[in-house]
Amino acid sequence: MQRFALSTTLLSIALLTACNAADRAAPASAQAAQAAAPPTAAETIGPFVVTTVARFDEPWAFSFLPDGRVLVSEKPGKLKLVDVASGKVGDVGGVPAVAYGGQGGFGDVVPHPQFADNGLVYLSYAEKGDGDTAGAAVARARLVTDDAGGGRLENLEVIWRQVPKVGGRGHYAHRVLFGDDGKLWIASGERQKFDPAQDMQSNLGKVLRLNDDGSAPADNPFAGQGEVAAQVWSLGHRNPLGLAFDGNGQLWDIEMGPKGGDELNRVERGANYGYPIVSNGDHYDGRPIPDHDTRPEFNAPAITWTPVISPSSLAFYSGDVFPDWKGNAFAGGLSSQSLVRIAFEGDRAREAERFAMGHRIRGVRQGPDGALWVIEDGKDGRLLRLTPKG
Ligand SMILES: [Ca+2]
Repeated sequence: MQRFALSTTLLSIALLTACNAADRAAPASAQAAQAAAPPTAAETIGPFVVTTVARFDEPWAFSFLPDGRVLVSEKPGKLKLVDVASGKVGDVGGVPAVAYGGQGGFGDVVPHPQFADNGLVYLSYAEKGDGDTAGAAVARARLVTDDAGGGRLENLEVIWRQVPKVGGRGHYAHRVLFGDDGKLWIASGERQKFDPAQDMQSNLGKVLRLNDDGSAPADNPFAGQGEVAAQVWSLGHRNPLGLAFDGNGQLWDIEMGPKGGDELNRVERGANYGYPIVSNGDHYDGRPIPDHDTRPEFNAPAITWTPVISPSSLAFYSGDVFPDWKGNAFAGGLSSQSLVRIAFEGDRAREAERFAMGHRIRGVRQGPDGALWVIEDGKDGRLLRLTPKG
């Protein structure tokens, strides 16, 4: 066991179907429970000292609260609150029922920018519809914590839904992000239905910009073109699982391509990213999809990956713990079981480095401590704190 020593204050943190291949689901062996390890266990991977903070049942997302605690969603439908110093995990009750299965279940969880004052958290999840249909929903609720290390959600209110609800259990995406101006951004997947990504009567396959109550801002690019279109910031997306602002306030998304063609996109107001008309990947059944360079009217990705990395998440880094990586982005990789470092020069982006993590990486964030934090996919998925080795 390697000692973890970055700062004294932190020493206490000891510390499917063919289409469904797009989820690039974990093999059963990877889903098997890993051997239990004490919360103090630290290992090294590549340039990182890796500290296990806590373990979860199919974690999907995590977010830091202003007091340093971490909210973690578990895909089967539970919400957890983590004290990172002790590794103690509390339960948060009052969560909505989720349509668990395939890629669906509990999704993202983020605090409102004024959480310290209003206690609001925003949750995304797959919601059951009529018959066999489902769709992503975003709700907000007040988080009331208790003395036992957990808490409950009160006054839960659904503020947004995918329309229409459709069959199948893939490509919800449902990544949620707040901008510095308090606007709420949602990356909405095309639910493996292809054409809705180009249909302005649907909010599938879009990046959406909303007010924090779910209403559409009057200055959105398609305002006045109908209730659904008014939500849309950009279209032609497939399964955009990562959404993040860089240090200049530019929005980026990272999304799974079909068979090949994962994409990092610079997300621009009113732009069309071309799916399913163009993709540098092709359909899983072998049918070709014309590449981006055949249709210059659609925005092309800043990076395209074939073979794929299966991006789950995206975060920009601005901390001091890894000073050489300021301004870089990090993508979690599912099938690639990796953390991908992305460097930028102006509007251009490139994969700078790829770290083999040995597990499917479901989420990545910069912590308030400046460390990189990642969460693994699957049964017994770990929340990990990454700090420099040596
Ligand atoms: Ca293609």
